[in-house]
Amino acid sequence: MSTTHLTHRIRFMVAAVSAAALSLFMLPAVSAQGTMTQTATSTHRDTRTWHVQVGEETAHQAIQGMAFLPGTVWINAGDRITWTANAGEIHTVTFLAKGQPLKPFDPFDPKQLRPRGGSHYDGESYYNSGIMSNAEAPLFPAWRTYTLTFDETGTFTYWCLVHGTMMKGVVHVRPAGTDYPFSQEQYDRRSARHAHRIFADGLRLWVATALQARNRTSYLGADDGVAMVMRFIRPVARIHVGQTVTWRNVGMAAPHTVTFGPERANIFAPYGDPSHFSGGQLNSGIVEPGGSFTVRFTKAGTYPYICALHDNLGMMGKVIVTGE
Ligand SMILES: [Cu+2]
Repeated sequence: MSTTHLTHRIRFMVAAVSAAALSLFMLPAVSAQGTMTQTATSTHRDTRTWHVQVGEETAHQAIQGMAFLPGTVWINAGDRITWTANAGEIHTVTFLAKGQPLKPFDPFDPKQLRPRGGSHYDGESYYNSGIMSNAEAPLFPAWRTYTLTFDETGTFTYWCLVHGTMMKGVVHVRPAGTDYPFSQEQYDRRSARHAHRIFADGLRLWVATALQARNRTSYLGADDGVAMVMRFIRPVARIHVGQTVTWRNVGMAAPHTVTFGPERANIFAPYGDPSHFSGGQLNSGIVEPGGSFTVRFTKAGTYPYICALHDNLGMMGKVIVTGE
């Protein structure tokens, strides 16, 4: 989201694009290793602290997973869960109040963006982690961890407000002293396997989408609702003055933008004229799944662009325009 250091951006973009090309041919690395080496559980007055990862990502953050891992945990009354941001993509851990509907993410609502509720879950009120991310410069101020103690027994569902129904977790809280069905180590082993499946799905999506991309038709990443490719697929277009480039979002869940020039404060709304672009500031606004954005270039030059939601994950491209 930083608006300065354009040359740094361009250099980074070149690195990101070649990294993206490379990673097409490599098995993605698991970035979940951090949790694997964590102590499985820690005891404290006969209660335990359990660990859940929020999101997952490959090296260079190109493929992101929309999943809490483990997605379901069985704990006992008095235990705590610590959720840890495990990805650059933003997520939340949110328990809705009784009867409260899950609504589309509102990037201007402080109740969604910031922590709410105490540290002991009461089983019926609104509790929110605030935005969580492990990235250096995410779109919003972000938290690394979130911890709740569960005193009430019952089955409780929570959501990521950013990814809505696509990203859900469940906590089963049973009476104190109940035998645990799984250890933290068992959860972690399953989570690592699950993360690898998500990355493999992302890689397949990336390749399938790349085969459809053309010089003047780029894709705003790709996602299947769980695996998300955070790259422009065909990120470099070479065209002549007067020609157009179209970006399509064929994903299921992830929104993106196509943004040229220094970003304005509100990147969620479109600005600039895409029918006659010759440099400066131009923004598609949010391009939802199913949407597209077309720009006609009226002057020769090189035009770097970013996805303003995901540039910190390396989502950037450029259009090279030469004379007629
Ligand atoms: Cu994006």
